[in-house]
Amino acid sequence: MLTQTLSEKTQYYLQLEEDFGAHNYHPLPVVLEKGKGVFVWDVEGKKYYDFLSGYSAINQGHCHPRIVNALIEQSKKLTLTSRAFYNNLLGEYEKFVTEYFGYDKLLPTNTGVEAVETAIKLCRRWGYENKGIEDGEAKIIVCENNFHGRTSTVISFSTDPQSYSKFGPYMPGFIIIPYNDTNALQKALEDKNVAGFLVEPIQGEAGVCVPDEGYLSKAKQLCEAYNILFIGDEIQTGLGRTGKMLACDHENVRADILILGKALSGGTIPVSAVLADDKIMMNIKPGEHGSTYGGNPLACAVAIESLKVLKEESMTENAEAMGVLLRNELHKLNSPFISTIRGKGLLNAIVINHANKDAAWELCVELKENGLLAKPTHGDKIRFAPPLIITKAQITECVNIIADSLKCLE
Ligand code: IF1
Repeated sequence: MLTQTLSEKTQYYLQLEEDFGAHNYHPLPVVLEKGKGVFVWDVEGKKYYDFLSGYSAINQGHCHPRIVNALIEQSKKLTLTSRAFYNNLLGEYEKFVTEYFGYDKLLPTNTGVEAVETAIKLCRRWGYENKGIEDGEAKIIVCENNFHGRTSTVISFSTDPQSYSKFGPYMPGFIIIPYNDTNALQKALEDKNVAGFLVEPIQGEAGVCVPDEGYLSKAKQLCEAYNILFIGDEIQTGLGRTGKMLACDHENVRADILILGKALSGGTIPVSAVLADDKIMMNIKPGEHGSTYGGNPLACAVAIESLKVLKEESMTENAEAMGVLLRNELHKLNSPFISTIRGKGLLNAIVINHANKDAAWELCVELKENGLLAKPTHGDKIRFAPPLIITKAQITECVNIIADSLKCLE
């Protein structure tokens, strides 16, 4: 299985990246050249179900015609002005998104981690301006096994040695507590210098760890009681992925600072955003924060369309229904090699139970052979997160592929 032969064409592309690209990834040996809806095709013309969806950036499906059209039309007109000038789309976009999610203001950014960095700065500034924390002393509480991106500040509070080792010195000012533990949160909140609590409503990178019911609402309650900001990183969990528009909606929690990314552009160009009310957002004044591409008109056009299709095509509702179906069908397989099936909506993972520590990787290679792309994480977990437009018949077919592929572990 591991000695499978790759075609010359595929090997050519693998070799190019091997020779000329930094070696900071370990991809499955498949070279993709086309995508449509829930499917992708490799350079041999072989078709696959995409069960990763660009780490949830492709909620709306590959190359959604309306999103691609918005991209093409806007790119013929105006793509970038910088924020030195106004453009005719940014305000419309800000109005659209703040109404969509119910916040006073939006701050536009590009990659997800840039939005996380922005949220950290906004939170600290609020701590100084509104909470009276002494300048330079603000702390932010984060959780063990978090994933919020790759900048030097954000890896400073990672607990994964792969992410942080030998990239120091590290940024101080973060308190790390266990996830899904409101007692630990309450204890940490007693520090008067705490300004915020940054959390993923479901931990993605950790292997789709769903906290206990009530965790988010209790955490939010505590944040309110101690007058600190609840910062929801919904970059991966947001925009329909978990069967609600936001994963925090499952517990009717409204984050004080909401961070969005990934599917905000339906997998076309990097678009992320930070949303908050005036009491938080208005602390940042002209010249104090920004970026060259943030709020560019191309991103605005694409993001508006990405959010519109999400709602108009009922993708969130479909994610909820298809998620239940997927988990039920996986349970029915009763496979001795699957020890856990977990997730919400279409953000799911299985944990592989096998004597061979490479079993999850080998299963993913077999899934690929059988026409389904998924990626192992942390050795024994495999994420199942197809685009939200997947149909019932397709889920059934995918579960059949998974059942067939599991035989390779016998
Ligand atoms: C990679 C995981 C997913 C995120 C949350 C911020 C960011 C991410 C909750 C940063 C990014 C990505 C990055 C990607 C792998 C991936 C990932 F496996 F690491 F956890 F999605 F599942 N907050 N997640 O999940 O966003 O700056 O990348 O736009 O290759 O590192 P970004």
